[in-house]
Amino acid sequence: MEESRIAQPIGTTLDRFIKSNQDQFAFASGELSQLLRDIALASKVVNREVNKAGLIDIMGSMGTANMGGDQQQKLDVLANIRFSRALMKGGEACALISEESESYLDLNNHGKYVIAIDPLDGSSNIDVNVSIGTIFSIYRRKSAPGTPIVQEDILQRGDEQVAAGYILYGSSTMLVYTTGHGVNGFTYEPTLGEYFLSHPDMKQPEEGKIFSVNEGAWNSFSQPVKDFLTHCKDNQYTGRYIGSLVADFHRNLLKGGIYMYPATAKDPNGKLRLMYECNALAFVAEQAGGKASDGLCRILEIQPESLHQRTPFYVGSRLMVMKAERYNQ
Ligand code: P6P
Repeated sequence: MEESRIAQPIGTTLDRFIKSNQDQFAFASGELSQLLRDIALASKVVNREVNKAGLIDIMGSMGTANMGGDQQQKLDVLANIRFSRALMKGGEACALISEESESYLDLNNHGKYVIAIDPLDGSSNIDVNVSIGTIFSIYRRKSAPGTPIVQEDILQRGDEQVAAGYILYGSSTMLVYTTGHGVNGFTYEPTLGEYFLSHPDMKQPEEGKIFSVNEGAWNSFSQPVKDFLTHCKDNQYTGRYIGSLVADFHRNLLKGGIYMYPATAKDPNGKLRLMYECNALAFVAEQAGGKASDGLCRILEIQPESLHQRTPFYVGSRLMVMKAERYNQ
């Protein structure tokens, strides 16, 4: 029996893929590898903890709240520790902006990169075993390595990102990222402890028939939002809302669709955070041929004024986001 039928090709690991595409990363070779390796390592530890959350006492709430007043789940705090420690050890990041920390964290002052992260988005779903995710953005610092961190390092527009992506802790665990040269997806093989390239050159269908929104807030939506959603229903679109941004985003990336978290009476600027949720997914969406907007303007062109600022968020298939914008105009 020829070899190929005995030994299936093992596939391309994340590490090998990064190294073979290093020339696409605009800055010093090896730095992106180290940063993505740090993030991937932390995600493997978080994945292990998420997968056995029900078995060891890390479920439930800490009884504390994060910056946005969201109840912190034990895994939120644990994930934040894992990612900040991995990035500190890796040495490439000088600062970390996190949903779980009021101000940015100083990491390695000689690091050239600033990371913005939601360590565990959708964490209220942990106790009910629904998919959750990590969202990350990578920026190049503006100030010189070794000098104090300045505001210009921290409050950068989304179009300044040099890389971004997410990890989805779902029926399988996936890491999806871009460095501005398209989007690639890797599936985690826990028995080998490796991510393997499973979704090369991901493209978002430019049209879709899935809308993802919490219709429980219908009464507080603006009339244009209601009119757009009515358009979706009149055209027999499918409503799919997991209540976990990364899971909804990932499904719509693969199948086509729009995720919306518009302004509501409760959240007049929307609920989602620009710096560590929307910018990263907007970068991935655009790199896959999709679109990301606050309902009127491109997410990646919003100049952040504060670390934890919120923005209305419409992301997904290009033609669907454009249509939603037309209703809002
Ligand atoms: P709502 C989870 O808390 C999250 O940040 C996203 O993952 C999710 O899409 C959204 O909020 C759900 O919010 O108000 O619909 O429960």
